[in-house]
Amino acid sequence: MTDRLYDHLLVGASLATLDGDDYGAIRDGAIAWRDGVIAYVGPRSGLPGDPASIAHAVEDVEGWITPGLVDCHTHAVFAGDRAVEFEMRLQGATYGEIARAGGGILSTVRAVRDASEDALYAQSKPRIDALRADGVTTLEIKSGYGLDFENERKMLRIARRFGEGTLTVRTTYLAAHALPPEYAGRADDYIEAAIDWLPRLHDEGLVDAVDAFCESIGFSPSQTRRLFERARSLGLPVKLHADQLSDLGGAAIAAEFGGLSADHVEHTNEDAVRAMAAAGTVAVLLPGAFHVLRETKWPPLDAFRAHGVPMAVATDCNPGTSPLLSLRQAMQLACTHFRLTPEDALRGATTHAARALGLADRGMLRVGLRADVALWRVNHPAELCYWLGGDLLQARWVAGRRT
Ligand code: DI6
Ligand code: FE
Repeated sequence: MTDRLYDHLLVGASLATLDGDDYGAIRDGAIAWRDGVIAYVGPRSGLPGDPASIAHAVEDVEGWITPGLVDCHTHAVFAGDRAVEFEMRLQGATYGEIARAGGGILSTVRAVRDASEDALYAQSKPRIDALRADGVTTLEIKSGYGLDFENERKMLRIARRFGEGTLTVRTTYLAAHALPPEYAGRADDYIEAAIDWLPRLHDEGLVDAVDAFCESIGFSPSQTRRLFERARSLGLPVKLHADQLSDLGGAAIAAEFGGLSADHVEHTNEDAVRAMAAAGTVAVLLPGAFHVLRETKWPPLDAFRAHGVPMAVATDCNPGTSPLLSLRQAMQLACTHFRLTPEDALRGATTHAARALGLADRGMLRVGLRADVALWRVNHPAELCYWLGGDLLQARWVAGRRT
């Protein structure tokens, strides 16, 4: 077989490259890759030859092609569910009250500790599959329901297992998520323990980033800083559950450590937004938690725009505040609740989300980037944010492999 320019070539669809204004749209486009890397993006008419002579495989497709979606904030590995808390909240109990009464995150901690590694994997798998089925090609998964060395390790090992096939998984160490009962009243001691576990888990190759829940029902700014100093000394990037329920200055701490992202950020003030802009810290919007907790306080969206802070959108998939199994649905919620444009929501779930994970090789359709590609059954890319539910994904390729 003679050598061809491309391994695979898609023609016939429109492209939302996100490289340029107006979705970076190219009608009657073509996209091709070689060795898993995009080698051509442009109009079909600009191809350097007859499709069959330049590519080993040519597919004539219809619809729109976007970058594969990137879910940059999830807690998708967990056991059990918290539907009963949902009922309690609908009857007036708050998330904080349930947490202080020993429910909330700690109820999931009990379920995770009780589950074997294989059982936890099996329970989590349908969620990972659902996220993939709606276009996700890169997924961040946090620990944070183990809260001791062995169980945090178990969660991170499972997260890694989900990344062994055709899905990129980035793991985040979130031992500073809640105070486990065996450390009741001793939060400083617990943070020291969590700091101690970090290099051991990092040595096993289980940690890509470090996160904490900086909140009155979580950990204080000074405890967060201590953990982040250890992360920095190990060369690990940080991200933070910041200012979700109150303004403890979390987003500013994330920025102070050059953080990849500050997440939730409903209560973030403008000074912190400036610090984020200067540090290049992405704001990760989590409209699923906002929706489920029936919050009313918006993140400072205008300030993020005014200061040029990129806004990512993620599912926050978790059993307490965001039992959300579709990133496209999160985009929909970002539009309806936060008035993002569909284009901004799509960039938030691709370009900006990749940046929130420190991944410079994806999140757009551009020559030289990884061929992470989603093909959708839509007539306009705004439809990705328009439908509530539905089955819009026709096909996905991860580093050029159809999955
Ligand atoms: N904020 C969240 O939205 C999740 N974690 C956090 O710190 C919720 C986790 C849970 O309730 O299980
Ligand atoms: Fe979260």
